[in-house]
Amino acid sequence: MKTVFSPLHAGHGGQMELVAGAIVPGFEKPSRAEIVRARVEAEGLGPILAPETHDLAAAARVHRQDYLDFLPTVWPLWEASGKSGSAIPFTWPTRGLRGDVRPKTIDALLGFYSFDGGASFVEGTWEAIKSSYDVAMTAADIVKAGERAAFALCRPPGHHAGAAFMGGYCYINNAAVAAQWFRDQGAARVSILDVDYHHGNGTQEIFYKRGDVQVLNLHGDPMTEYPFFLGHADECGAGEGEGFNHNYPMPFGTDWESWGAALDDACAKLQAYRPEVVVVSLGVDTFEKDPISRFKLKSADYPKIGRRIAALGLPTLFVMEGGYAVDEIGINAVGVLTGFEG
Ligand code: Q9C
Ligand code: ZN
Repeated sequence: MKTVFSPLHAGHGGQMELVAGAIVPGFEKPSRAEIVRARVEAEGLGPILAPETHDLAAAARVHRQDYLDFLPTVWPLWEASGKSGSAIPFTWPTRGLRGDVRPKTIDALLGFYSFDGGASFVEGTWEAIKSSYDVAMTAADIVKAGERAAFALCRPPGHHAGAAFMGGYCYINNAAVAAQWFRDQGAARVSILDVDYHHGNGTQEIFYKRGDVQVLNLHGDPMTEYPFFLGHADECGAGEGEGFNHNYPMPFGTDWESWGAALDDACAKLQAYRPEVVVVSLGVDTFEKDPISRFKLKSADYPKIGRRIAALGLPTLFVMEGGYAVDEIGINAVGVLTGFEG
């Protein structure tokens, strides 16, 4: 399988985040992508290609234009206001405040276009976001051209980003963009299978009222796990989308036995939907040693995920999402892909 990768992700480095009351170096760091890339090479998964530049038209099919226009302006506005370090949001228009009036200063805009402080900017962040999008689009092109599968080694990740908000290390929702692009290229139905430890709230929001993109999400129960405010089992879609969103919230400590059973159930629902393409939001933060997560999957479990997805027999685009145990992120992510290849 071909991998698409861009070194421009590395400009998004040195960003800080708030953890347990302290501002610390972010978990979502450049070494993540470099280690996965090195493992792709070591395993001989296939060629590693540079992305083709794509304009943002495909992104605008799932994101609001004003949000897309805002992203490249963040760092210039931050610097122009005399600040340095990481541009991190700190105020949000929650209940009782006005979320409908677009404010004018950078601190206010950061809050207006986010749901948490987990998506920060440094100087190279926009270029990294754009390269991640180009990586996803180039890998989607490869699947569209007839290959059985492709791996978009995206960084930063995307599944927490909604139509008009960033958060949880995510800015452009690469998986959602690709799914919509497959629809626009003529696929009647597309499924998104999100196996990242965290609920893909952005993906769910984008497709919630639609029946042409099925969304299946396996994740930590939002009653106790980030992103907390979406991802419950009773969120089944609305209107035309009713019955096409499936959430599998699971408790801390979930291991392969129950996680694999949830995957089987999700795959059965996926198969019944008869999609023409599958987009996998591939997070490996379900790993037992992940520093910010609480599931118990082992390295030996990741090839089983790939085998189960391969058994669907459908064209498949893998899009990299989370995974923060950097020592094993390559083994685990590429384990899914080699399992898929059989
Ligand atoms: N102290 C993805 O896996 N922060 N995003 C959790 C850390 C947010 C994860 C709290 C985690 C976001 C793509
Ligand atoms: Zn995650």
